Amino acid sequence: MSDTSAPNSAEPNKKAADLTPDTEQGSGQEMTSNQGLKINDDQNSLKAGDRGPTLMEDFLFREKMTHFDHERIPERVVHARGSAAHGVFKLYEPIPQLTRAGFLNDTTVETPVFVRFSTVAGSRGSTDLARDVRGFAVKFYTQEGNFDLVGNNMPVFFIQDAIKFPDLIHAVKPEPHNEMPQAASAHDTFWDFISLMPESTHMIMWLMSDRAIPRSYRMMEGFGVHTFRLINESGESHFVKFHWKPLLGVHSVAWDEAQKLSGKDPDFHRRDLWDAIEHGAFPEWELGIQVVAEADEHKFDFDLLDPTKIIPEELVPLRRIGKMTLNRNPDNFFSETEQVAFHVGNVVSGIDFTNDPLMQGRLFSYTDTQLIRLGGPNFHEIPINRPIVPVHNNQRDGFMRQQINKGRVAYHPNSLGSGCPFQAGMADGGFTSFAEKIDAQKVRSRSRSFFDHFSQAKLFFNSQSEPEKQHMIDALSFELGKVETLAIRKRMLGILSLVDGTLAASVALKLGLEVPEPEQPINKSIPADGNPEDFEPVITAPSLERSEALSMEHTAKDTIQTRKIAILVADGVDSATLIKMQDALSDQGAVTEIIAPRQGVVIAEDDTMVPINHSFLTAASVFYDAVYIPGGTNCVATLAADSDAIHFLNEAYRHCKAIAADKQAMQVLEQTYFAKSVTKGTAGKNDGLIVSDDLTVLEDNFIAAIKLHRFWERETARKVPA
Ligand code: HDE
Repeated sequence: MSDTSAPNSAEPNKKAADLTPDTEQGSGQEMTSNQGLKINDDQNSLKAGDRGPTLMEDFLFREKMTHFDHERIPERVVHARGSAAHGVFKLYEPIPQLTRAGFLNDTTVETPVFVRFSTVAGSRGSTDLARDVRGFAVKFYTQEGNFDLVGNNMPVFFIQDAIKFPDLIHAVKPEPHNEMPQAASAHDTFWDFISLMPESTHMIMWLMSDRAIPRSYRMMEGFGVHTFRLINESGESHFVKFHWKPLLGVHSVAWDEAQKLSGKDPDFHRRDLWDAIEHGAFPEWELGIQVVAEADEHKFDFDLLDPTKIIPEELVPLRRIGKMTLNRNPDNFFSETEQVAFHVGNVVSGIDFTNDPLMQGRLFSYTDTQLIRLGGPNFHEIPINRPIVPVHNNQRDGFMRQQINKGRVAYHPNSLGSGCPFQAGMADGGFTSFAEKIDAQKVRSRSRSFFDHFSQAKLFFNSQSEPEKQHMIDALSFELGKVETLAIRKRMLGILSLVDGTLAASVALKLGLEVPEPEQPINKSIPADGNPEDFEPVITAPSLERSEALSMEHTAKDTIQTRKIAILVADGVDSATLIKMQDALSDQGAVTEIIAPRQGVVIAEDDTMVPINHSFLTAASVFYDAVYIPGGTNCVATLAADSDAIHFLNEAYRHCKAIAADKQAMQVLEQTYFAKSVTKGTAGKNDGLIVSDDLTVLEDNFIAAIKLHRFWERETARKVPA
């Protein structure tokens, strides 16, 4: 029998990256060359005399420098900027009637996962807070091989056919003549393309919404986007959409905040994910499925194969079938987060594809891109990419081959290797493709059922709360305001008018333009001999006016777990109230940090020492979800006179965060721009400004306010410069 088992024939449930343990740093080992030779001097190169030239003979210098010179690999062409974590997936209830996939049928198994979050447009070193789609790619290391759910935090996509992907990405990336702007869609080439591609309108609504500036990777939804198939033991197929629902709710930051964070901490999301896991606050998502019977394929007013459409949860409810918990940070960014290779085509038996033309194109692109990025066909042998089950096949050789295949047989069928490795029957988990009936002409064309580009864009806009709508208007005004070519701005306004008249008019007002009639034909993306009329959007009436699930307004607001609260102090702080508030917040799982005019410690009113986490120089209000100011006569007098403290509060107010203060600290609030909005001694949790001398009232109302996340209605006044 030809023995082709993986070098690491893995134990079930062992995490992939554990399979090639590295030597622990700091455990007394001696330095060696890559050949294992012990190194005596790593400080000096070999020279002809101690003031002479370096000698060619210095193999140790050359080995070290050559390796260094080759340290970089190409960054991902999209999704270059990412952060990842290990975890587990546990099933709530088996679903044998839908799928034969083992990991969706056994509630006793913990399936290891590796999840990489990312932005799309920026380079590897770009800011986490760019207005952008976020990647949400999950690799399940199942007992039946790897299943990759390579999704995004938005449920639809810009284009309907993969052949347009290079155009889309060329348009959004920095412009080729001057490589600007980095990690931003607010430039001419992006909006030029979008304004000519009406099919992207629904996705643009998502991109211009607060979903594009998440508070945390831990507070984002994830979507498989395409309609997949689930196949059961009898070979029956159901259509399925995959969703990830974060247990912390879905939350965003303000756009002004995102821009400031990009400067103050471009690693904000990366740090947030890392810190949460380090502190044991493991992020969790439930896996939801929307299932449509094969017979119901055509019962919707959109095409299930069209990736610019969602299935509203009101039409097909979401069934939560399991939970994913991220519980371990990677040991090495490059080896794991950078080298992980996801592929839509990594499925297990019981999960299959549909003919969504975007998905079909992705099935080609992912392996192709790994070949160049990871340098050859053996990237599946990199520890993070290895399945936890052994690999047996007749694939051989290639750059960087790790596996040492024994024996002389590398072909099938064979008799010299006793016929091994055998093909597996269906009953033994052998993968068989769903036998979909196809009777068609070979054509380059698109189904007319894909041509309604506006109904769901409208549905999304209508489903937003008033503040969310305003944010979209602001975002579009910002993005189009950065576009230099007037014709592009106007063309976009024409497109927006087909979504919503008020939306278009509000953006037009900010741009100092009139809303024009949409250009005809709207869709310029037509083949050379195509009839423009065949490519015009069809507008059907959406079956729903609004969908609650589309607005973040209706997200979970019942926890302050992992929220970061700033406590502003100075010498003379009343440490008793400070400690009580800290305890009350920590009891609810929030994280508090003490910020003062200087680092080190402050001396409290009772002469105790209070350790400081940050000074106003190293912290900023944009790092926090809420602010608290305890009492203490000298403390509040110092803070009231400290312009950094006042700026901190002004900014927190502008970004609509909960602010609580001991009644004594009114003296500080009086110096702020929002002083007039603060009602002395009221514990108003409705506006997120809480002042009281009753600590219990203060704690309760502050916690209730933080749960609500943001008080967007403050924005309408727009009084606060910060
Ligand atoms: Fe991707 N995409 N994509 N994409 N995608 C890549 O693969 C591509 C699309 C997504 O953290 C690349 O390894 C095409 C939709 C994520 O490593 C590349 C099309 C969705 C990630 C590629 C799409 C995604 C990628 C670049 C249009 C959501 C990052 C590097 C047909 C469902 C995974 C790489 C990670 C990465 C191609 C559209 C999600 C070039 C051709 C739709 C999360 O292969």
